[in-house]
Amino acid sequence: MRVIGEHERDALAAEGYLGVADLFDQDEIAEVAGHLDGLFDRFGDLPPASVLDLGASDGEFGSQVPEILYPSVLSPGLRRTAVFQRAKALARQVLGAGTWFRFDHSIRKPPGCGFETVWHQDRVHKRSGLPEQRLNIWIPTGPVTASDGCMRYVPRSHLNGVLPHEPVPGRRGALRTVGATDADAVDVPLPVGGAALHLFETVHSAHPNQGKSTRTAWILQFTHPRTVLPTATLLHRAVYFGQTRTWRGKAVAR
Ligand SMILES: O=C(O)CCC(=O)C(=O)O
Repeated sequence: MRVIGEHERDALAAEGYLGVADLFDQDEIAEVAGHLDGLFDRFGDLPPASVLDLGASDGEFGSQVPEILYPSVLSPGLRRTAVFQRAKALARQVLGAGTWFRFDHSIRKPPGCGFETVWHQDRVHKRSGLPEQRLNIWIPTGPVTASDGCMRYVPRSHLNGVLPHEPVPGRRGALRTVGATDADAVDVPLPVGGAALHLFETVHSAHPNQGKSTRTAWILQFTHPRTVLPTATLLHRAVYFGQTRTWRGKAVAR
């Protein structure tokens, strides 16, 4: 099983992000893509709490940038894939023993999608209120470059704590890091089988998709409570199960 080396782990800790080109093989990614395609094909029928349109600019629901929340709850086979198992092992390697799976989502940018994912820190969207470290593993189902929606990062931005964010006019629910600019960014293009890793405070964004293929990413978030108190871990789990309770009732078997 591919794990990351010590120098890669050091680079992630120092820079706040890491692109790894060869974590998974093509068959493993194809299995994930099958699950996600199945869900996106039924996007309009999924429970309303499980879907968002990141491109939406008003109260109308559309599908310019469709996002599925907790796809692994809706398509439980995703949790049994080699990709999930390897990602979990990787997260434990980075964050340490006691790390557990917190959240997954999938974001699709159709060809010609002009929406960038705005600059932000994931910690700004944190709901539990508990001290913790998180690792985000962003896994595209096809090759990605700057012209078709790869991730980009502001190096070392995780070292400055939680930065001010502002709402984005016309982008429902989006919060943008004040002052982050494209000039500070490093693109992380990836081949199939690659993944982009980042920490909870790292300022990041993703390009629009100006290419001809659909860009789909499965995004896994793992958490490690900073406190060793078992109650904190249990509270995290309770929050997770509370948030997904109604969705699990509507799970689609696959
Ligand atoms: O896939 C994207 O467009 C953005 C993903 C992202 O912001 C994240 O994984 O935190």
